[in-house]
Amino acid sequence: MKGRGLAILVTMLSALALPSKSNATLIHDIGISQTYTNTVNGIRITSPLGEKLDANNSLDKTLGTYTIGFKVENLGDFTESIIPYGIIKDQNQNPVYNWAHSETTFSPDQYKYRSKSVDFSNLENGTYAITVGADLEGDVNLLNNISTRTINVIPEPSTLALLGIGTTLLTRRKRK
Ligand SMILES: [Ca+2]
Repeated sequence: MKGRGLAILVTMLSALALPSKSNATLIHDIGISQTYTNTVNGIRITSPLGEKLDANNSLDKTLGTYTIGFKVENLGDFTESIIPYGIIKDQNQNPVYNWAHSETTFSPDQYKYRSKSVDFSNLENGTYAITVGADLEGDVNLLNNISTRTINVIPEPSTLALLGIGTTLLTRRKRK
């Protein structure tokens, strides 16, 4: 009996001390893709005219509703259910808009795109920070769970265009 008990004990200890390698390396990791095209920090802003704003573009709020898009990917080894979300803050860090997408299940290595239509017409001119994210309990890399880009919200381009043309004409006249 003693010998059998010892054998069982040794087996139990071995199982505890030597988990199989595959189990030991399996991870949970959801991330916001940084390789999504036509984005800044993985966040795409598309105007109602279909223009994708790059880092140098301002957002003309008189056009109204823009689409904020991003790509969520499951970089881990488990099927995960998460709720992607977004938040827009003004330059004083005050939230002016936020949203949550419906809960979505991701298989390992699976990615999905999420987008939200946001009406900017009522926001004051200024610089805003757009953050998107996806929280996951037990995630081994929290740095990639959120991403932020800033955007300048401006008045109608007609005013700016007129100013620009005026400046150009003045400059040209001065040069002559
Ligand atoms: Ca992560």
